[in-house]
Amino acid sequence: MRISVITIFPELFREFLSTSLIGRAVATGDLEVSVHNLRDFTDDKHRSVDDEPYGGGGGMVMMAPPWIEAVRTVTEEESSRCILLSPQGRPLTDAKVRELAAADHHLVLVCGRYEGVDERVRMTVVDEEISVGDFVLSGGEVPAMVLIEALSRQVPGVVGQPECVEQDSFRQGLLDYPHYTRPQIVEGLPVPGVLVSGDHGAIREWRGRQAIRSTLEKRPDLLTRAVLSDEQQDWLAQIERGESEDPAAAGDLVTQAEDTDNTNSPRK
Ligand code: 4G1
Repeated sequence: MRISVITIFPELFREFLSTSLIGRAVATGDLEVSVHNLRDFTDDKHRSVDDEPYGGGGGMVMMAPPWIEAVRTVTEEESSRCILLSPQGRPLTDAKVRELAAADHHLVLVCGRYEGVDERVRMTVVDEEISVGDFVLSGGEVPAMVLIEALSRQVPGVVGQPECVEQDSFRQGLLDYPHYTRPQIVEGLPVPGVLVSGDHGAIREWRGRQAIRSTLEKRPDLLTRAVLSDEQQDWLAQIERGESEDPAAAGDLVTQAEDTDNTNSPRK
């Protein structure tokens, strides 16, 4: 996957691109990201990228010519897609991330600052606008990193085990089940007994029910779009009827005293 970023703060990307999964993918060449300084595409001695808005009002607007020059220079060769990160964009979703990854275009990410970019940048070089959410930010750099991180997880080999990508709960349109690791008691709170039971069928079912329960409680809007199996639909109906057990009571607690040989250490 090939991504170019254009920004007035290229240094913001250095550590991001050299850390963890993304760092490794960049090192192996699975992910190719180049970061360009917009000021390199200016032609005045002050390397200006902003000016006062026509029509007045506060703030500054990013001038069109450096952007147009930068995007055209960076996209000279193969099929590319220029994305402006902007509050006016369509919301970023898992579906959009997978669509962009599958299209396999050279992606050019445009990061605005100040009050935004001159409208003629959109009109000439931007192919689409994407937003990461409805809140005020100071620039499009963090949204660009959000997009790069989400995209990089779709690149084969970036996430260790393919089943991790497949099992990512959004594949299913659901939230995750709760996670636990050692120690077995934290502030008097035990690990649900089923997770230390060794019964893999029961664990799978508990996790499946918890994912449905959590989604229903915290993000019921996701359930209207999720595609549920027959089993998951049954669990949802049971939870909605209040039939399923309280999560804290699920399974028997194996106390620390009984676990002196540590047989209830997390498995795998
Ligand atoms: C009006 C949020 C302005 C912001 C309404 C999500 C936000 C880029 C994003 C703003 C930005 C709302 C994003 C606002 C973003 C020019 C530079 C635009 C920063 C800028 C809800 C400031 N996803 N915001 N304006 O934040 O770039 O991608």
